Amino acid sequence: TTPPEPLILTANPPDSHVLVIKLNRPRVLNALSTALVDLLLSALKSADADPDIGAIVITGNEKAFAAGADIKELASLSFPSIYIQDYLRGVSEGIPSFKKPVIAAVNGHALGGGFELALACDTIFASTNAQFGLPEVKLGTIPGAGGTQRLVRAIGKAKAMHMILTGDTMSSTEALNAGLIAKVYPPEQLLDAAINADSLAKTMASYSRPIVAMAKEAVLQADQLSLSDGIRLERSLYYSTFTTADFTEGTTAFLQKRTPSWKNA
Ligand code: CO8
Repeated sequence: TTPPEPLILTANPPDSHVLVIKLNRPRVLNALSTALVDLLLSALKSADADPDIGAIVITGNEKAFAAGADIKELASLSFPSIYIQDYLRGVSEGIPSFKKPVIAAVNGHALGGGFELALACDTIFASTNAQFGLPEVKLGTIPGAGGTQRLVRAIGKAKAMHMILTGDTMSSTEALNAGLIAKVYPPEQLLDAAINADSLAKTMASYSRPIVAMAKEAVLQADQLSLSDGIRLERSLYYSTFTTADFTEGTTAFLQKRTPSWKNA
């Protein structure tokens, strides 16, 4: 008998300092079983601690990023078991807790928990065939991994409410116009672009790690804090950058008209 296919595949393209995590349950459109989510989170945790990695891309296949929670598994769960396990908490709260940029590269369906996974990432790149939606209402449930909160913040109440109450999907063109996603590429180019194109993952991974982490923290806190508290946090992180070797290196390199050599310190 052949061993079961791994639920996730990882790759680290040479010289990219980017870890690519591919969700790998193609027969069920990458439905997010608990086992897959646990593996995804442990891969993210290792990448976050790996000094060679500066950014992480999560992707699926051309048909699906992920078509949601595994409905077969979902149907077998009871309230006490999901409550005790903290089912889904790793998606909604775990992913934003990593220091390094985590990017979703979305081809095909990003539905339910699959869309919530993308929303928990730091930014989303998509292909022209991507479809985003929160169809939980059709199953007699509601989004449970951050969807109701993050979608409102991403595209505003009217569009988010419409999507959540109807289960309607949004195309990548609409998503780009709504500010939900940052970039769109043809399906066959998406992953390569997400890693290598100008100003995408490899670029993020090429900058000073602590500086990128501080920028990420400041942006993520915009959803949590009042404007005045957010501005105070930003200022304090900004002042903190002046204590780093990389602030000295970045400004000196600019003045000397050379490429900075980051110390990650
Ligand atoms: N779970 C389990 N199996 C799935 C799922 C899923 N979410 N989605 C698709 N599959 C399976 C199908 O059952 C089918 O299996 P089989 O070949 O054995 O019948 C196979 O994948 C291929 O799917 P289809 O034949 O349906 O493919 P189509 O191209 O005809 O349709 C669709 C594609 C429209 C995406 C359709 O598959 C669909 O509607 N899927 C369900 C989408 C959905 O409702 N998702 C929301 C799930 S609820 C949820 O996510 C709660 C949020 C909790 C957060 C979770 C974080 C971990």
